[in-house]
Amino acid sequence: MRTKVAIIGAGPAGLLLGQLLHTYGVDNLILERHTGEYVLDRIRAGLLEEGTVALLDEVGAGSRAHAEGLVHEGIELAFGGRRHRVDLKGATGKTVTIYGQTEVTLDLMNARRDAGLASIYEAADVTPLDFDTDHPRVSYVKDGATHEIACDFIAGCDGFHGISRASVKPSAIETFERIYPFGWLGILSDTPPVSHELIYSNHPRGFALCTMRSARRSRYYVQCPLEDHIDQWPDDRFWDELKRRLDDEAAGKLVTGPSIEKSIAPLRSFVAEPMRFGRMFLAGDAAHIVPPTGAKGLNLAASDAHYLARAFREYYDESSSAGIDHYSEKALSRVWKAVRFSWWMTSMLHKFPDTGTFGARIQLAELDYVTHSNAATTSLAENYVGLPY
Ligand code: RFL
Ligand code: PHB
Repeated sequence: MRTKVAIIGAGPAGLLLGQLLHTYGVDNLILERHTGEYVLDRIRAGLLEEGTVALLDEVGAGSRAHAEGLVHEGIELAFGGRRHRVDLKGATGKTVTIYGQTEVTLDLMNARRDAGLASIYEAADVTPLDFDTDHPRVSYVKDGATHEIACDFIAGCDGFHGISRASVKPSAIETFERIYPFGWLGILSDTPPVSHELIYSNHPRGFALCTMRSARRSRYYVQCPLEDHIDQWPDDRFWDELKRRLDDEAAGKLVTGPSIEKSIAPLRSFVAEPMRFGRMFLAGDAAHIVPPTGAKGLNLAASDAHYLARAFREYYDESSSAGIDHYSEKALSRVWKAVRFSWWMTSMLHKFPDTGTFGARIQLAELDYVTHSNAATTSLAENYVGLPY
């Protein structure tokens, strides 16, 4: 089998890259380790930048995000027992859209199926080969038989634990990492959201976030110790803890109900440099991870897919290597700014075990400043809605 671009991973990065390449007339094939149902079952991101929605539109997969997504013009920061609104639209002219990663993935999978493009799910032992030569290949095992795909390029869109980055020789890659000393316990419940905008809460008991998937489905998170197990968090304990971390008005209005999903995620900042190794390119979580406090992970996967698809288009349409030569530098410049913003939001909003009362007072001063200085509000808003491509 032969294709121009062999894409490893059918998460948002791989699926969006595949559709963009198809739109640009570049044939591609996706290899995914799991089933489509498994990929769709993972409850993850919920917030899309305007640029991400525009990319869905570009590939003809944006109509449901427009019809069903909730457009938000602001967020609320809660601290010191009160909530303070950040007017994103007023500060930047831009909005964000609440639309779950599950739905984005489903829309892209449907677009791919409708275009009749090849995806191989349940591909085992996927291995990128010879990417430091002009003739890269990818091998995989399906139904017990080994297959090989010859290609011009490999796109490693296989997430943080994927095989692509792991296939690079250690001397060719430099990594930067910060692991945070806490996790996020998240639940999904079919209850109306406590507020029509997101609430990010800094509280002496720890961080909490109120978000949503629709007018009838809520998503809530509380900061928890890394060692905790979900068995220690029956629904009642979760709701009780969440209420204690909200202001009185929100706590009083919170509608509780049974959880339909519950999970704990560790928080990490991670960047691998460069994002190109010969004829293999990394995109999305395969190259970088951010803590979810800035809602940037999925949006960075989308901007990487955009840069990479444009680079391949330039290569095939204009016989120019300039785009692929600059991909890593261009993508990393945007990535590092989102890594900085996500780290900053995380640092300002969480309870840290080692910074004590001094650190807590500094956080309150920063939150007060951010919500009362036009310059600081605009800086937060500009990063939150997404920096330009
Ligand atoms: P994914 O989604 O991990 O997809 C990678 C795919 O590759 C497959 N794969 C392989 N396939 C073949 N062979 C192999 N050897 C393979 N190894 C792996 C996997 O099965 C999978 O299907 O990476 P991608 O596409 O880069 O997308 C990244 C996003 O999923 C991620 O950044 C976001 O979910 C992060 N994130 C958020 N991002 C936002 O932009 N806004 C948010 O509001 C937001 N909230 C979140 C989040 C992540 C969270 N968790 C659980 C980490 C909230 C949470 C709680
Ligand atoms: C979500 O809706 O799951 C979500 C929203 C904003 C974040 C993180 C997660 O910062």
